[in-house]
Amino acid sequence: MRSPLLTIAKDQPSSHCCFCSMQCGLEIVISDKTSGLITKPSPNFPVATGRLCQKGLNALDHVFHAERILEPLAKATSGSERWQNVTWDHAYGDIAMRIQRLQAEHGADAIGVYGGGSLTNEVCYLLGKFTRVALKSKYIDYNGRYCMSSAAAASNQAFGIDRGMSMPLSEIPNAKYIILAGTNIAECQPTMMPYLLEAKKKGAVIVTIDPRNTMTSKVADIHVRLQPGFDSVFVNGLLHVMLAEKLVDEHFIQERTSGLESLKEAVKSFTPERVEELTGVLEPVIRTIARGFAKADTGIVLTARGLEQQSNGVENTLNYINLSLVTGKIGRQGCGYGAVTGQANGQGGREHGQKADQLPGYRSIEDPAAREHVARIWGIDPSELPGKGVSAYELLKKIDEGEIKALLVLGSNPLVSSPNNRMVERALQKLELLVVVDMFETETARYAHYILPGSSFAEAEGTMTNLEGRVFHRPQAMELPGNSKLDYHIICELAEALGRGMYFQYEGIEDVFRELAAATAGGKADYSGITYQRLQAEKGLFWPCPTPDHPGTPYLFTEQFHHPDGRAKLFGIQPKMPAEPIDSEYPFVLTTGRLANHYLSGVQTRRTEALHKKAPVPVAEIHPWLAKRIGLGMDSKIRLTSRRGSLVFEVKVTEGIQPRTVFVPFHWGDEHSINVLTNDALDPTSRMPEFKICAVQVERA
Ligand SMILES: Nc1nc2c(c(=O)[nH]1)N[C@H]1C(S)=C(S)[C@@H](COP(=O)(O)OP(=O)(O)OC[C@H]3O[C@@H](n4cnc5c(=O)[nH]c(N)nc54)[C@H](O)[C@@H]3O)O[C@H]1N2
Ligand SMILES: Nc1nc2c(c(=O)[nH]1)N[C@H]1C(S)=C(S)[C@@H](COP(=O)(O)OP(=O)(O)OC[C@H]3O[C@@H](n4cnc5c(=O)[nH]c(N)nc54)[C@H](O)[C@@H]3O)O[C@H]1N2
Ligand code: SF4
Ligand SMILES: [Mo]
Repeated sequence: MRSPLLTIAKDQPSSHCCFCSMQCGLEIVISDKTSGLITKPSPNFPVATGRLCQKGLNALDHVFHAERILEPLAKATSGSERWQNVTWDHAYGDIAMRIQRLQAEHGADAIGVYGGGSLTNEVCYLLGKFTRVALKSKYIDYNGRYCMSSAAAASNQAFGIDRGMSMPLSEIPNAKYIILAGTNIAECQPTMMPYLLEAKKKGAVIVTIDPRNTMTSKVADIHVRLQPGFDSVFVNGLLHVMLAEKLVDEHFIQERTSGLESLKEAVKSFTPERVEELTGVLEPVIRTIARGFAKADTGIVLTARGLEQQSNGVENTLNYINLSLVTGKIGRQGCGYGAVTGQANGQGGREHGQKADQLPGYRSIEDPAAREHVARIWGIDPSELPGKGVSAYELLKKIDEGEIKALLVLGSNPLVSSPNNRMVERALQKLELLVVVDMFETETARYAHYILPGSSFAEAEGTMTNLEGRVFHRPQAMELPGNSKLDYHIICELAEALGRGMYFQYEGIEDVFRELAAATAGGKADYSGITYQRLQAEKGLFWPCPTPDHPGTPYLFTEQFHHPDGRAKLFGIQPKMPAEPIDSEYPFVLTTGRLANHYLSGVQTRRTEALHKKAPVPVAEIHPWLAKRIGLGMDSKIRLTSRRGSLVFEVKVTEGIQPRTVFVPFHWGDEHSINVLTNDALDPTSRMPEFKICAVQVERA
């Protein structure tokens, strides 16, 4: 086992957990029991002081794993499955030569880049710059498209800005009524639970809305077990009651919002009686929640992927935002709306130019002033900047269609995490060059021509932005193992090999941050007043932070929203059907999501013994009614079949799921990859795939 890098003798190396958006602080120490290195909670990070969940406690396991790739690897011959070690020089030289050849033949846009939300702000920023400046391609997007894109689009439409939460987590205990929709905090952001429990202790009512009983719904006063796809119908019922019974905050609506008429029109026909008929949620329950939330002095609404990962995800999210706006429960104490960000740097990852249509600072790549500003910082002419590309899934489709010939993947495993992943597999096979920068041979990397060994969280210094919008500094805690390199060095050295090195000269990672901060100046996510020194001294700063003496912005919207008129927009939502409604041929709804002990495509947690042994294979959850209907026996498995594929799963029968719904976690690949079945219908605005709903047949296997 390697030893940590102790920069200052006696100091404990400290870091932050690599998994979810809580970004708990941790220290790396020597275990008394095993003498190996382990993590322990850090007392120094204000967000989850002194706490780590099971994933954080085991966060070093994959870092030391025997399968970790420590040398650059190339496929021995074309078509071969065998890897051989190569030198970095050889890898860079050959990759650059192949990229240049493909671009000469097919144009600059023949090369695509696919990034991730676990990476530091600096690496996300460099990936965007690398694509536009070194490759001169328009095709970059990242896994956050599958994650926060609907929430981001909705926040931009309603508020004029997208920061996951409008308030810090410390405000949660001041709320008297909390609505948690499609968010399983107890399993997905476990160290956030104490904030909710504190609110509950102080008398808050908690409502959860989810097709399943979850660890989170256990703490709820009311749990609404909704069939997937009915959120907007249900919320229209709540809004109808609030308007009909004059429970809304007239003054707030008058002074601070626009669009009330369209909202009134949309909810007019959604009487609680009709909503009960459509959703099965009893009328008195609808009235109780509407009255309770509207009449409470303070209240918070939190949403997550449950309702966002749908082809109507933006509209669903807008409707939940309507609840905060019509009741005036935003921009003041104990109030706020939040889309609970998922990945470690899911917030920062969407601000610095990894998204197909964005430049750093949340600027639009189509805005001439933004192009001018960023081009000047990058030292190029604005006319050299490409235009906008396409979303993650569409980028993979362009490979299948033959338009994109080469792909660089850094920080994602799209073969497991994309919907309809048979299409993705076909696309990857068509690539003339696939380069994956990762710690492991992921399912995606099996199709690669090169795997370049990148860095883990413990080895890479940089900044991250947590789910609150708090930017903080993560120091380097460990030495790099073997011949692996920092991701940021790999990007800069590849640029060098492509003859564009002059644009990627940095003295160190802090230098990259300084450029990033300058590039964001004047943008929505303005980091220009942030320095490493301030982050270390102040334990993080909330953006926007536009000047060196600005204190940062923990609370948004206290005075103004970010539309030009300073108002928030209400949107009347006419609920739509899912892209693939159930019918007599495919009569059940498949929904997908997470387990407490695994993370995303499972690359890291399936290699973490303590976690993997608790959940070695995916288990489908079905209701006893459905089990009986298919004649499920004691030890039988079930076969799930959608229009795209058919797989067999182990099964757990539970009263705690909506009877027509089947739930399967998505943390596995190959014959256990539920994304073989999921639908690739995209939300028209956010281009988010419909991970949460597709129609399936269920049989005894
Ligand atoms: N343990 C663990 N923690 C994680 C992750 C992980 O993989 N594992 N991933 C991280 C990431 S990247 C993310 S994005 C977050 C995700 O965090 P969440 O969004 O909380 O997680 P999910 O399990 O995808 O979905 C949440 C819930 O939505 C419900 N749901 C399904 N369909 C619907 C619907 O139509 N309406 C409503 N209201 N609910 C529905 C599901 O039953 C599920 O309980 O978690 C982060 N934290
Ligand atoms: N059916 C279904 N599918 C889903 C979802 C769902 O709810 N249902 N959720 C979607 C969501 S919200 C998300 S966020 C996506 C995520 O899905 P993926 O993008 O596939 O996420 P990960 O499994 O985290 O993949 C990250 C990869 O990067 C590597 N990695 C981690 N840290 C670093 C680093 O610092 N440097 C380098 N070079 N590599 C690193 C890991 O080893 C891993 O291979 O999945 C989506 N897919
Ligand atoms: S709550 Fe999230 S950040 Fe904290 S230890 Fe668990 S997975 Fe890591
Ligand atoms: Mo996510």
